[in-house]
Amino acid sequence: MEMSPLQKARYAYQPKLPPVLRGPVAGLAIERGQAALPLAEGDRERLKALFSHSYGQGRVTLVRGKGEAAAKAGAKLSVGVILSGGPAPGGHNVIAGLFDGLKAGNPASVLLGFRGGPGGLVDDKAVEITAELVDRYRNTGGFDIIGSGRTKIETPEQFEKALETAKKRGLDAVVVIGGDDSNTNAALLAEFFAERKAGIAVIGVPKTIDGDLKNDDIETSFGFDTATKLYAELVGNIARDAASGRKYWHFVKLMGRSASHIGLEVALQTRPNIALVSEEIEAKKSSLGAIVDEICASVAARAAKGENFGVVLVPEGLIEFVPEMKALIGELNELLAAHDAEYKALSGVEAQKAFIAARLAAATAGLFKSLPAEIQAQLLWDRDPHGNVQVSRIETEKLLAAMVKTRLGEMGAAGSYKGKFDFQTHFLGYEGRCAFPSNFDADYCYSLGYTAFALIAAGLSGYLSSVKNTSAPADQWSSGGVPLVSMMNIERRHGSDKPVIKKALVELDGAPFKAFARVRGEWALSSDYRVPGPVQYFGPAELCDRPTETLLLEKGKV
Ligand code: FBP
Repeated sequence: MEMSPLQKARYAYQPKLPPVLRGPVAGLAIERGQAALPLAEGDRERLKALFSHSYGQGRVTLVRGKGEAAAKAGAKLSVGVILSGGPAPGGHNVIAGLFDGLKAGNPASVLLGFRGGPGGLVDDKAVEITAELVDRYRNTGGFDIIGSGRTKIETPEQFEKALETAKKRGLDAVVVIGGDDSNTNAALLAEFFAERKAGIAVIGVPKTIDGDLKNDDIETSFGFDTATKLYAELVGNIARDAASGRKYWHFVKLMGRSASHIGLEVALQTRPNIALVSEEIEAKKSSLGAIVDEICASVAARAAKGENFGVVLVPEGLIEFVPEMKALIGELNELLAAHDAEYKALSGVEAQKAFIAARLAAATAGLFKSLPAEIQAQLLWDRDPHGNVQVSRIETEKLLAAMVKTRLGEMGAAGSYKGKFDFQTHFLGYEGRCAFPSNFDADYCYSLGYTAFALIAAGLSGYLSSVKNTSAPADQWSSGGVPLVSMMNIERRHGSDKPVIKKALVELDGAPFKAFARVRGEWALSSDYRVPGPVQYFGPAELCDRPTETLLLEKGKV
C-alpha cells in the first residue's frame, strides 16, 4: 500500500508514557487499594453471586521502588489481543504499547492478534504480531491490523471454545480492547477462566469514540479526543458555509450510540445554534413535538433578523431518549426477542410492520403508525449482538428537519413565522472512527497498552487498564487498573436481566453541560460560530496536545 506523506511522518512519532512506565519494566510494582464495590448498591448481591472470583478486588496503582513487585515482568509471556466493536482512533497504539511492554520485559514474549473481534478467539483465528507488523501501524488510525467485530461471547459453547483456543495457544492473558459491552464480555471471560482455574488473565482497555466508558478511574475512553476534534472541524466548516451561503439550516447528526458526549463536545468547540442533548430531553420528558418547537423558536427568531440559516446538532441516540419513542423501542425490543422466529419468517417489511403494529399497546401502536415509513423500517432493523437498536441507521436528523418544516408551515399560516426555510442533513460518524489519532490519543493509547502489559505482569485479571491525570501533560500521568466488576450493574437486555458495565451518560449537573447551558441561549440567536480547523499533529503543545473541552471542564482546568 502506498503511504501518504502524513502516514510516513506519523510512524516516526514517539508516544509519551506516564513517568512510572518510563524506566525498566523490571522495577514495576503495584499498590492495591481497598475492595472496589459496584456503585449500584442494589445490584451488589447479584453481582457477587455472578462474579464470585472477581468480585471485591481493589483498584491498583503502578509504582516503582515500593509496593508488590510485578513478578512476571521479565517472564516469557504469551498474550492474545482482541479489538472489539466500532473502531476508535488509537487502537493500533494500544497494541504497540502492549507489544513494546511485553518485549521490554522479555524479547521472547509473544503477542497474538485474534482476527475480527471476539469471534477470532472463539474460532481460533490468530496472527502473530511481529515487530515488522506493528511498526507498520504505529500512530495510525483504524483497527485493520487484525480487524474488529461485535460477536458477543455468550453461550456456554463459545466460552468453552474461547478457553480451548487460549489453552491451545498457551496464553497467559487475553487483552480485550473495547467499549462497555466488550468489557462486560471481558469481565465474564475473566470470571469463566478463574472458575476453570485456567491461569489465564483477562485485561480490558477502555475504547469508544462515544466517550461513555468513563468514571472516576477512567477519565475518558480512547478515540473520543480525535473523533470529536474531527467532527468539530467538519461542523465548524459547515457552520461557516451556512453563514456564507445564508440559505440553509444544517441538521447534523453526530455519532454516539446513547450518550450525547460527542454532540456536547462538538457544540462546545463550534457554538451551533442548537445542540440537542438526549439526557436533558429524557430528564425533561420532552416530546418530539416539544423538541421541534424549540428548534422552530430559534429558526423564527433568526428569521426575524434576516438570518434564514443555522446549525442544529442532533445526537445519534436521541430517539431512544424521547419518552414516547423510548417506550416504543422498549416494546419493540421485547416483541422482537419474544417472536424472533415467527417475525423473521415473514416475507417483506410491510408484513413485519403489520405483525409488530398488531402486537403493540394502543398508544405505542398509534405512534409507530404515525412515523414516516423509513423510520418505521429503521426501528425494526436487527438489533446488534448486544441487543442494541442500531441508532446510527435511524435518520433522526431527517425526521426532525421534516417535522420542523411542517411546523414552520403551520406557524407561517398562523402569522407567527415569516422567513424562508430550506435544509440540508448530514450524518457524521464513520468519518471519525479511523482518523489518525491525535497526539492525545496516540499517547493515551500507547500508555493504556503498556499499562495492560504491566497489569498482566503483576498477575492481575478482571481489570480495566487505567491512565489518569490526563488533563495534565503526559509527564504527570499515572497508571493502574480498575476491577471491571466494580463498574457493573444489572440491566434489561434482549428481554432479560444481564450484568453490564454501566454507561456514563452526560450528567446534567456536570461541568461540560453546565458550561453549555450557560451560553446556549445566546448561540440560538447568534451566528458567532467557532471554526476549530483540522487536528494538528506537529507544532506547539497547546495546539497539538490539548485535550477535549469535556475533559478540561470536568477536571476544572477551564
Ligand atoms: P463502540 O461502542 O463499539 O465503540 O461503537 C461506537 C459506534 O461508533 C457508535 O457511535 C455507533 O452507534 C456504532 O459504533 C455504530 O457501529 P456499527 O457500524 O457497527 O453499527
